[in-house]
Amino acid sequence: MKPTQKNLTRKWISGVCAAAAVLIAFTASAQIITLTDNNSVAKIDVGSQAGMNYWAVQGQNMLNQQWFWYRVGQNPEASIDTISPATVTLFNGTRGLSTYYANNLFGIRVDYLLSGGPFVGVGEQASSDIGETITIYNTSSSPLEFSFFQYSDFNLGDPLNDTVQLGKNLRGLWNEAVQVDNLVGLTETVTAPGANHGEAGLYNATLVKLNDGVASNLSDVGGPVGPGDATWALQWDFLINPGGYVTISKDKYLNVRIVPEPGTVTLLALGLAGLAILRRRQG
Ligand SMILES: [Ca+2]
Ligand SMILES: [Ca+2]
Repeated sequence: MKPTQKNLTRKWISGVCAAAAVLIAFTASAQIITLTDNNSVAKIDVGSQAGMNYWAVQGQNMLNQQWFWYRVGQNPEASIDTISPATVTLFNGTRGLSTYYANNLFGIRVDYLLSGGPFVGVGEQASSDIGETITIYNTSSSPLEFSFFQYSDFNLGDPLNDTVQLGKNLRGLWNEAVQVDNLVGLTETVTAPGANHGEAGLYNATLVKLNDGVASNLSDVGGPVGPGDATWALQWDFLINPGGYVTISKDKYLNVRIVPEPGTVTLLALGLAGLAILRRRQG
């Protein structure tokens, strides 16, 4: 039978749809959203464990990785990007990002809002803030035993000289993390409600625990840990009613001493090296 024009059009449309589906699947694996405000830029790969992997104040990046993992009951932990592709909405111009991941049992919404401070001169202190609100919905008809993990790997200046310490609130729950590089500055994160478990560590002990395919709880080692490639994580354990939800609010703050741009330092070093060679020749 000769293909009719209608059939050809149908074929063409289904071909285009298939190509579009491949394209969507491809972009979902690495979907990078950039937030900007005043002195700050943050980049979030919403489709992989890389997660928030850049948070710069006046061009100085202070963050290697911040991302979220979850666990249902005593199943292994998994990162939230494995639940589904992210549904992405931007708000507040270039400052706000809302993401949603869902399967047939639960949904997780993570909202990010970047607030950069004013630009300052070299040697002065600059600040930046990211507020995050996480809402976990039980969309099933049964109670949901759900653990939520936040993992953070800040690198302040030299990544090998950072110290991290976790703190607890009056109810004995972990609600604060402070990471310090004495030369460059600090980052402080405060959360509500407080977390049931916390872990201050050195890269990559906690990350291995989250990706090793077995259920693991954080160690409740609050530190101080370091100096070294410091990381930290928090774990909330919830029992969420059918149709119910829980919310976690976080505020992350950076206070950074602005150093000359790497290009300037390199040029200065080259200039000094050139001077040394010149002296040797003259000597
Ligand atoms: Ca450092
Ligand atoms: Ca680190």
